[in-house]
Amino acid sequence: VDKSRDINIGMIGAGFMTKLHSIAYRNYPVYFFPPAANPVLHTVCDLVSDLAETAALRYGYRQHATEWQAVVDDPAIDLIDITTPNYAHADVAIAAARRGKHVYCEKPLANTLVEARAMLSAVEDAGVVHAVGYNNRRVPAVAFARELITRGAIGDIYNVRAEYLQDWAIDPQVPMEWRFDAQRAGTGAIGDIGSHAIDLIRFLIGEYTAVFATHERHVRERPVSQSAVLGGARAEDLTSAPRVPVTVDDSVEFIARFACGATGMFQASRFAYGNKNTLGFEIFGSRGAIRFSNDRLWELQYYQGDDPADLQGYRTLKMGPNHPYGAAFWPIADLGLGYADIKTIEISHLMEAIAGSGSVNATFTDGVKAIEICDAIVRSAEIGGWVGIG
Ligand code: SOE
Repeated sequence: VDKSRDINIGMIGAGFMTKLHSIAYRNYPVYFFPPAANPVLHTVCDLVSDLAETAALRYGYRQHATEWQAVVDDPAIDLIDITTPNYAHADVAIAAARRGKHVYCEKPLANTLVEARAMLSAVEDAGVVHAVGYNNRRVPAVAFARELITRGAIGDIYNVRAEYLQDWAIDPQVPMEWRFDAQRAGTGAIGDIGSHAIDLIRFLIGEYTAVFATHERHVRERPVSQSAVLGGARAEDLTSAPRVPVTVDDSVEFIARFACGATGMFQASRFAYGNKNTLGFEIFGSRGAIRFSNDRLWELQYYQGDDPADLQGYRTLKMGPNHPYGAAFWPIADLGLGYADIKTIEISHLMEAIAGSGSVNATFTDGVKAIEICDAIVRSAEIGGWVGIG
């Protein structure tokens, strides 16, 4: 192992995303061998000292901290990884860039477009590597869908349909947490899950030119809990707990136009019973179509328009060593991939970018673009009309 390729990570945040990133850093050199660089779990930081300490023990960080500024200032740190709630992204990312650190930030990039643009300027001025966590681009089936589109396999794109559906917020007793608070999250379903679908389709077919949206808040207040965690509360009776207003959207629908001439329709909701975490799309072109759902993460459906009439139908392609990233995983197709595997692929791009041998999955420019589109969606829903983009 070449120690000169060590990348010391300062992880800001110690919640559920920290677990995901940490597993991915640990697995990266196992799958992508030899690694372009060696991620070293150096310091994990959280305002809540117990969380930071537990994360250090559990994931294997050398040390833990409670003050993010000290981690950003630490000369030993090469890369700042931001997994905090959205409102804290901008301050940490800008300070990190000014200290010459590479920055990897979870999505959505920031709470507002102003913040997101300031983050982009800071990393560009500093000349550091910057990445935003739109990991779903690197699902092998999605990356292969992009290859098929680029090759012209489905021809000119006519229409697209995409969705990101969850159901964890339906129960009005699900307690208040940062994801329901505009001050801390920016938006609700739009930025948290809708932006994944938005980014994915931009990755696949290019720029949006306009959107027309509607959004809704289905549960207007929620109980306060001392132990709120994503998706619920830990064994707590909240029937008589005080309630506070929800200030974000719970669901959104929109239609869109694209620079390539295509049109599209989208839905994102945390209130879609039966859908625990479903991200999917279907793209119709002049020569064929492709369809994907992360319910079957390692499959891509491909329809070839010129198949003989009696053989027409979607065929199911099982991703494996002959598809993007497949060779890093298993020797035969269809052995399956998981949530952390996709993050591991994203981190392989980050390490290659830092080593100078590749590029990141998605840059802060992509993060800004996603927020421009989310902003246009919110404005469109408010005015009840089309809003142009770009
Ligand atoms: C919560 O809705 C969440 O964790 C999102 O924030 C993630 O981006 C998504 O991957 C899973 O669900």
